[in-house]
Amino acid sequence: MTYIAKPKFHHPDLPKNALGYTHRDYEGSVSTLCAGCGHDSITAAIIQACFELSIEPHRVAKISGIGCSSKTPTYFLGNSHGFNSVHGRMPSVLTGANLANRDLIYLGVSGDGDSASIGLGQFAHCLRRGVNMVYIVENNGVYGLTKGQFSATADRGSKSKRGVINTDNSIDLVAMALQLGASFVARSFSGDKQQLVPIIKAAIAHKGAAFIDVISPCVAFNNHAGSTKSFDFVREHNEAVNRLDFISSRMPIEVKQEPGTVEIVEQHDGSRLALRKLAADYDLHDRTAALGFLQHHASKGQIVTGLLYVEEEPQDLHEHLRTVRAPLNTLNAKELCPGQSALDKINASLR
Ligand SMILES: Cc1ncc(C[n+]2csc(CCOP(=O)(O)OP(=O)(O)O)c2C)c(N)n1
Ligand code: SF4
Ligand SMILES: [Mg+2]
Repeated sequence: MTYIAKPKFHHPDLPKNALGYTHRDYEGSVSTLCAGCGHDSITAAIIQACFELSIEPHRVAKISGIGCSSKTPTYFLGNSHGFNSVHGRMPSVLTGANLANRDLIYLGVSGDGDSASIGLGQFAHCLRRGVNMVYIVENNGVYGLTKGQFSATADRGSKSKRGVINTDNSIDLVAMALQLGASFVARSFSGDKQQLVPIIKAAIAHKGAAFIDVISPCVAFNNHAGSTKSFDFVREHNEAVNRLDFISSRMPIEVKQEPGTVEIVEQHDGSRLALRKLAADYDLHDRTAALGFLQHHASKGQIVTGLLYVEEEPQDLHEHLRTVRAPLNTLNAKELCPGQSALDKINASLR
């Protein structure tokens, strides 16, 4: 069975958010993933982030490809728009939906197989175009759904469950996202909800292409000794560059950390990110330095997590293309077909 409905009953005293919704209102069906799968923790973090942001579920469109990771939108935001597309094609389907209606919040959920192999071209083009979305890769280093083959993000030298050593070089999607011009780039770990929830909230508030790579161990096929995507390995090699507090535009700014170690970043919608820097010299706004930092730590076997890059004045695809503000389905016949004189003008501009 791939779909199990949850009972609707809940405790009357469950906390409510500003809209009067409980946490339960942001959940989906019961997960059918393996018990302990990292992907379920990411689902929980997305639910928590949307609950805390008091997002209206009908304003969210969740779009995915194919894989265990791409199944997860069924398990969160049961009252949102959803489309489970084709393997590796989430970015183009999402881009189309976004161009037709920019008023929704777009959550793209994908896997490392989905985005780093068959969908690599789609991943690249939607980030370089600046589609306003949160692009989450649930990265376990394997094709979980098809029984644990190495994916393109598996590190060279890592060992499969059957003892085979991966001889291919790995693709680092965070490094690629930085090179491709994504305006918000972060990496986190499914086992670190304290870090992941504020990153997701900040990415939702970000107006542009926000990419989050979440290391998410596959307990069935990639959680053994010799794997570099197992819970134990990531816990031992995680180098958190910063800790984030997300402050929505409606909340007063109260920053508890020590002065001098906190950087406040204001986002387009008035929300603020309070970053407690763990690496004191880390510059969040320097794309080239972020790449260098990432590669330097990777060469030492460390996995850098945290918010790695953010552009303060991001632009999205709609601004680049100067598209009409209103969703296309609200335009009337006259707006869609402005007549002969408008056509003559266009033709004249092309001569
Ligand atoms: C066009 C196409 N090719 C291959 C497959 C088979 N297939 C389904 S899921 C998958 C890989 C999924 O890996 P990933 O995206 O990492 O997700 P995970 O299951 O690990 O979360 C593959 C190869 C498919 N469904 N469609
Ligand atoms: S096979 Fe791996 S990725 Fe898929 S549900 Fe099981 S633990 Fe998760
Ligand atoms: Mg995978």
